[in-house]
Amino acid sequence: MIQIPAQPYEYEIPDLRQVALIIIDMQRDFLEAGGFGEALGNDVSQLQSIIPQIQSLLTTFRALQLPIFQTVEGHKPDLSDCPPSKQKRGKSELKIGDRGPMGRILILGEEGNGIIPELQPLSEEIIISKPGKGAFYNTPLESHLQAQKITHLLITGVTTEVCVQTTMREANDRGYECLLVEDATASYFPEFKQATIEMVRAQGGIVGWTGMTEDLITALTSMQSAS
Ligand code: C5J
Repeated sequence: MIQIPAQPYEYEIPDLRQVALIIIDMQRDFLEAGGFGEALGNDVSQLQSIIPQIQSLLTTFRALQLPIFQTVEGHKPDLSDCPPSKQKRGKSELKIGDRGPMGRILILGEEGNGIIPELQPLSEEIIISKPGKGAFYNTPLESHLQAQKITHLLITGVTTEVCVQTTMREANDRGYECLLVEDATASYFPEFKQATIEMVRAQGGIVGWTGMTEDLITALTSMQSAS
């Protein structure tokens, strides 16, 4: 058992074999200049600032041979897995399925739907394609976690208040002990990121814990050396 500095109090990991790294939607369309996010008027540099922290976590998890799950938000080309309400939503010119700066928006396999080069998964790492905001809805994530007896999730990625928060709430309701990595998650709206961090850890950790990359890496590495 190791205790990691976190808020609202220490986060405990009983056994290294029970922890996984979850990286949400680090897709080119959300993060790169010239993508869908920027086309909607967002400042993508806000999101790019977390790449080094996620790279450090990836390096640590790979070195310790611990499970890593990356997600991408995307739909089948025929949009059969996209509710009409989601497809219609908003007043912007570009909608899901339309051709954008990097291919069809939020369509699996399109250039913009790919994970950014800095975080490319290795061939043995699992990518979960998700049609919703949460990584559990209509995906095989839970069966992978159950098969590996994982109970503790370190959650990173974008955007904090949308897909990251939805995933963390879904995981919390399913009984997972979740920690949101504060410096490895980002939003186009810094105030929404801060509000999410505070609401997650309010009321004694009603949704889970929040903590920092360096503390996690130190703890995981020391657990490995002690085992
Ligand atoms: C994510 C979104 N990944 N903002 N998607 O948060 O719709």
